[in-house]
Parts: sequence; structure tokens; C-alpha cells
Amino acid sequence: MKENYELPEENDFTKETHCTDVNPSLPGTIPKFVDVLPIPKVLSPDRLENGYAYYEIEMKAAMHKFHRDFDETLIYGYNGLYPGPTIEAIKCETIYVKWVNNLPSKHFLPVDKSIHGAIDNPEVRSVVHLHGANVAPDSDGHPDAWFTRDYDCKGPKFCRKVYEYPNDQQATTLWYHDHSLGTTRLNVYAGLAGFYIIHDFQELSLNLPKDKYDIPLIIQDKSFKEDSSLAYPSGPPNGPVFPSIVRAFIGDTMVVNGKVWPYLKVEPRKYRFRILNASNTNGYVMKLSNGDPFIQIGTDGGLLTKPVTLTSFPLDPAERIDVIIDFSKYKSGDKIILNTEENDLKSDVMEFIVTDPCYKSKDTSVIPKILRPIDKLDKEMAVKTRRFVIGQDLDFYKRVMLSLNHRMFSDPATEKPEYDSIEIWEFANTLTSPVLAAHPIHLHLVQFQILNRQLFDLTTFKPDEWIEKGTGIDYYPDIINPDPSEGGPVPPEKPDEAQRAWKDTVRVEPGTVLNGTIGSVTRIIVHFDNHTGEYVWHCHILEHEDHDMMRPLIVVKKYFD
Ligand SMILES: [Cu+2]
Repeated sequence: MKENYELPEENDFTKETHCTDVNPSLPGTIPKFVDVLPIPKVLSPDRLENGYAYYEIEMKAAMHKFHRDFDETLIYGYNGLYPGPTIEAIKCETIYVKWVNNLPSKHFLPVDKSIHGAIDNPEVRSVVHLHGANVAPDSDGHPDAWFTRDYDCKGPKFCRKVYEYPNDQQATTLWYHDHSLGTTRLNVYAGLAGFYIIHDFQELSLNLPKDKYDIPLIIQDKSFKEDSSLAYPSGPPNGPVFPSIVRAFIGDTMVVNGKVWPYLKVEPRKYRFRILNASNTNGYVMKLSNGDPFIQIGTDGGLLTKPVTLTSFPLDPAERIDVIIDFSKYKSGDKIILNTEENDLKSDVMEFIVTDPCYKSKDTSVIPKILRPIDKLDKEMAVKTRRFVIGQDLDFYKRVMLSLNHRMFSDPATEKPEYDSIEIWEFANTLTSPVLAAHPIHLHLVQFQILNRQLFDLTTFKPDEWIEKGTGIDYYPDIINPDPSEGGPVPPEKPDEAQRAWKDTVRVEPGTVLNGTIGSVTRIIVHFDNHTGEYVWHCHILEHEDHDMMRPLIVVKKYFD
């Protein structure tokens, strides 16, 4: 597969030694840091059409080698590549992409045929969503706009073959991925994900590390079978339903840019890393093994106002973080591991190995003191506040599913903001059992801002009253002393500096463990701008999204009396 990637120059042959006792299903037997980190190739347009860049990208089954000691195995990839090729665009320069589905008719992962979208529809359906992009609804990749090979079968919202991306937003790191109703978790896990990077002149003028020192990292946890093939659970048999969707998927190895636990040789200088968590369920808290800092410069929707120094950061599914790591103080041979705070084998993500400096390319990049101004959305301008309770329900087969205000995806749309209006959306996470979990909530079409988060007392919480009037969350018991008389109103907490920028996915925190009595509400402010029409919003834990934790979002025209 080497020809598919731009591989760094490699003079170190010591890692060529293969191990024979590797069992891909036993992560403890897999040697770490023996594969060079691949950098997904930037795709050139197929041609110019009426002056616009035109791409044709084919989704197809292909063979991929995840690790030096694994056999090649089946994946689904854009142009047969995992991850897909990177698309680079310039702000306000429209591009067109024809997404072609040449996937087989039978999926190689276990398909649950009882969930939305999967009932009575072909097994392998696909539609591409450009995550974080401000686009018209017919190019957004609505989950019901899926299509099969040769467009033989099309979902009810399918309306065009060639998608139009106007790139009318500031420089940032987006990603494209499969979004077909009821099979997103399987298609993304199978490999259908890639980077889409928007540049603009303002960002280029900042002299940040660029070209080969600007590296995108797509991180996914995966599990493998003994024969190197991708493993995904069939779920417990559930009455007549098997395979059956699982509530979470947690893999046992870490894959970065398509390789299990890779390494990257870095010069002693500054590098920019655009890190994407494209895992199905897993959120991470990431750090460097030596405790050294990251300089964060951006979030999902673009640059921060100024750099923020972090020694660790949370990254939930679909979130991106843009960081600079300065390796200049290290000496040749030093090794630093990017890892997570999880306490298991897979806490290692990848390794940086510092090389001798490259005198041909002196590091002239800078970390500017100021990156760009961000207009703060004004709460006073909000015309509506919507409130959502994250709870759980049982589906038709009595399986637990996570839900948004106890509605299913197919229930009539309730979120119909007016075009060009500003709204506040509040998400109350009321789940305390069986596990406390954050839910990364993603809205299509928009980039929004996080207002605050607040803990509240679940024992007195009345969801319906709160949804209607916003009352009942201004109090929670003291964490140390849960005697109600010791509690009191708790002010909302502003997001930390690292999140005071544009976001398209927000981590809705869980409450706390204390007797299962404390919930947490996360508030965002959104401007529904540029387009009207049908979109969706949902939890980006793919196992939740595929199991009804998704709702329609319809931006309606403004009516003047
Ligand atoms: Cu969720």
C-alpha cells in the first residue's frame, strides 16, 4: 500500500524485523511503534469544470495493512484508501465532488437490520457528510440521502450526485465521513473517513508551521481478529434480532492515519498537528508522556483568538484540536509518546522520535501572540431557548437506547429555527447509570459557541418543567456534604479558554457519581446562518446516532408579519 501515501524518508532499518508471534486479536502481542505514520495524500482535482475544481471520489472495498506484522485485510475506503485522501480547499473557492458508491452489496461487518434506515433497505448504503461545513442541505449528506452502488437504490432524501462545497468559512480542519442512516457506525469503522482542510489568507499570514510540518492525525480505536481482519461486535442475541447494535464500541488498539501505534520521526523544531478523534464511541484525554505542553491554536471551527498552553485536553468523537508541539529543545534520539489518560495498553497513541536537525529547512515558523478575532455571539440577541434532556428509553425490542427528549429520529421535527436567527440550546445530561458518559452533540450546518456548563440536583429535577420554563437547575447538593441544607445555587461555569472558539461538536458532560444525584447541563449559542432546509443534529457516538439519538434540524425561512 506504500504508493498510496507520502512516506517520510526512512533510513532506519532496525524496525524491519518482523515478529512471528503476533496475534492481532491480542494487543499485548503487537509490537508498538514499528510502522511509520502515513500522511494521507492531498487529492488533486480530476479537472476544472467552469473554472471550479471537480473531484470524483469512489467508495470501494480494498485491502489495507494496519501493522507491519498483520496480513492485509478488507476495509472500505474513499478511493480505496484508509484514511481517505485529504481534500484541501481555499476559503470561498467552491469545489464540486461526485461521491461514487462502488461498495459491494454485502457488508463485511455485522449489520443490525432492525434499526432505523436498515429495515428493508440494502445492507450497504452510503452518503457523505462534510462534518463542520456550512453547506446547502442538498450537499450536506443527510442520513436519508444515501445511495447504493450505481444509484440502484436511493434514500428518500437523495437529490443530487455531485455535491457543492462553497467553503464559505474560515480556515479550519473539517472531515468527511459516511453518514448513512443506521450504518454510519459500521461504515466509518470500516474506513470511510478523511480530512478536508480549508485554508485562508489570514491564517497563511500567521507563519504557522506548514507543509510537511503541518500534519493531520486521525485517531480511531479498533479491534482485530486473529487473521488481522477488523473486529466489530455482533451484540448479544436479542430476541429475533441478531446481529444487534451495541451501546458502545471500545477497541483495544489505537490506529493513527491507518496504522496501529505508529511512530513519526520529527526534527527538533515546531510542528502543527490537526488531531481528529474519529473513534466510534471513545473520548480521550490526550497528553504527552513527558508532561510537556501542547500549544493549542484551534478548535473544530478554526483558530482561537490566541494560543493556549495545555498539558492535556479532552477530545470526544468528531472533535478536532489544532496544536503546535515544539520539539526544538529535544536532542536526537529522544522519544515522546502521545498518549491518553486511560490506564490500559491502548493508552499509547503514537511515538515521536526526535532526529538530528535538518539544516536545509530552518524553522522560521512562529507561534503568534494573537491568532484572529472571534465575534462573540450575544445572548441578548437570542430569540429562543431550546432545552433537551439526554435520557434513555427502550426500543421496540426492549433494548436500551439513548434519546433526546425521548423522541426518535422519525418523530416529527421539533427544531425549526428561523433563518438568520440566534438561539440558545441547552442539553441536560440526566444519565447516572449504568455508566456516566459524555455525549458529543453535533449540529450540522453551523459552528456555534459554548456558553457554559452547570451541575444540578437530579433528585428534584422535573424534566418537563425545565424544558418548558428552564426552572429547577439552579441548585445542587454540596459534593462533599450531600446534606441539602449545605447546598446552594451553583453558578454556571464558563468553558475554559481552549473551548472559547467555534465548535460544531460539544461535549455534554455527565453529572457526577455522588449517589447518582447530580446532573450536568451544557449550553451553547447558535446562529443559523446562510442556508435554509433540512439537516440533522445528533450525538456523535456512532452507536448512539445509529440507534435514534439523532433529530431533524430544519432551518425555516423568516416570515415577516
Ligand atoms: Cu451519545
